[in-house]
Parts: sequence; C-alpha cells; structure tokens
Amino acid sequence: MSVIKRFAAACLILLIFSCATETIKIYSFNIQIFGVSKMSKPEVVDVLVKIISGADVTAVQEVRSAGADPVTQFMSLLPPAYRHVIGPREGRGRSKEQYWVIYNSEKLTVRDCAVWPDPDDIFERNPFAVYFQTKDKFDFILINNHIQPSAAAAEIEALPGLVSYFQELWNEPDVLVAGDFNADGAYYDESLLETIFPKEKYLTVITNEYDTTVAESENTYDRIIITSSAREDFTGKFGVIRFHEVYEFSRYAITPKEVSDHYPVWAEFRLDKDTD
Ligand SMILES: [Ca+2]
Ligand SMILES: [Ca+2]
Ligand SMILES: [Ca+2]
Ligand SMILES: [Ca+2]
Repeated sequence: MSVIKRFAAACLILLIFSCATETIKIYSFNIQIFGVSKMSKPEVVDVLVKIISGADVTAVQEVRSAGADPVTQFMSLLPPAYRHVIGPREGRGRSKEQYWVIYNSEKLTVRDCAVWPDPDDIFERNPFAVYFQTKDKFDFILINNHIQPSAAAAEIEALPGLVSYFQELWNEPDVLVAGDFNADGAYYDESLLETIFPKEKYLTVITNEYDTTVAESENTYDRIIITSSAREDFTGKFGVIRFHEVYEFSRYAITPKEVSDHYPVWAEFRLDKDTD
C-alpha cells in the first residue's frame, strides 16, 4: 500500500471513531442505608466507587444520614468530573432518606431539579426529579423513587401522575422513572405494572424476569421505565450489575450483602437522536 493510501485509510478510521455514537449509561442503585457506617468500611466504599464510576448518571436511593459528611466524603473519591444533586430528607417517621443523583459533568449538566409536591400525601418519600441536558441533543427527566413496601400498590399507581407533572413543568417528554419500586414479591403483584405503565406509552426496560436482589430470592424490585418518546434515545442495552461477580469478591474480606441488598440496574442512551 502506498503512503497516500495508508494515510487515507488512517484518516477513514479516525473519522469512523470520531463519528461513533456517544452514549451514556444511567444506573439506579439502592445502596441500603448509605451513611457513616457504610463509609467506615473501606472495601465497601471501594466497590461502591468502582460501580458508580462506571455510570454517567446514578440515581441512588436510601441515603440515611443526619449530616452531609458521608455524601461529601464519597464524592471526593469519585473522578473529578462527577457532581451530584441531593433531595431533602424524606419520610414520615424518624427514619429519613434522601434521593441522591450523581452525574458525569463531562457529558451532562443539570437544568433543574424538584421534589414531587405530593398534594394528596400518597408517598412516604416524595420522589425527586432531575432535568438533564446532555452535551448533545438528548435531554430528559430522571425521576428517582424509593417506593414504600407496605404502600407499594398506591405509590406505584401514582407514578404516571408524576410523569405528566414533570413533563409539563419542564416541557420535556423524555422521562426515565428509576428506582427501588419494591415491585415484586410480597409487596406487589408485578403483573400489574404493565397496567400502570401500558406499552403504548411506556417501555419497561427492567422487566419482571430480572433478579435485582442480592438475596437468594428472585425479585425485580429495581426498575427503569421510560416514556415512549425516549425509545429513540434508548440503545437497547440494559442490565443488572451483579457486583460480586463483576468485581471478584474473592479478593475482598466483605460479603456482597455489606455493599447492598440490591444490585444496580442500568440502561444505555445515545446522545444524538433526540427529536423532542
Ligand atoms: Ca428530550
Ligand atoms: Ca420478578
Ligand atoms: Ca436474588
Ligand atoms: Ca426523545
């Protein structure tokens, strides 16, 4: 091959690489009582840092801490481009939780965030919404929720109302409802989910056959559900991160349960196809 042909071939390869679709991975992860105690276990923290560094956005549930120290401390361990937004302490009783959303500022910026006002007082922990703009076309709303197990049916039934509310608030049709829905097992008849989120209007990315729990029981508590307008942005790739298999727990002295009782769930989106 002549020098010119080689040069042309190299240019073509470069062009293909630079045109490759850029994507983001969005996780939802119930970290189970994230606070001082969890942050005092270096190996647990190490695994959490590895998991969350693999995502561009992570919707975290179950931050339980009176002070901000565990969150600030954890953020300092992530790559410098990672930023976060965190909701207020939520819960009717003494046990309060916060919704926490961590994102890669090299790929996304936060346009706004808001707590669901819950006018009929349905939710134990009012879901927290973040309106994101990626560095390309894709913009979307992420609604982070942790459904109360004992009120799962009523809270899940109310979620489409939140979707409409935030769509109108920010004039944005692409919504990802992500979180620990407790939508299975003794808490909820998972076959009802498709009546609440019908196929004509939503795509349930994490469907009923996936096991999102670390325990031996098989339950699909954690979900990502997207509005139809976000189908064009979804790459079709998604999954459940069985972290003790991914990160070779044999080299750690901890058990998977010390990290969380839930696995993170994820979905991937392209940044360049959004039309709405
Ligand atoms: Ca959009
Ligand atoms: Ca299931
Ligand atoms: Ca399981
Ligand atoms: Ca869209």
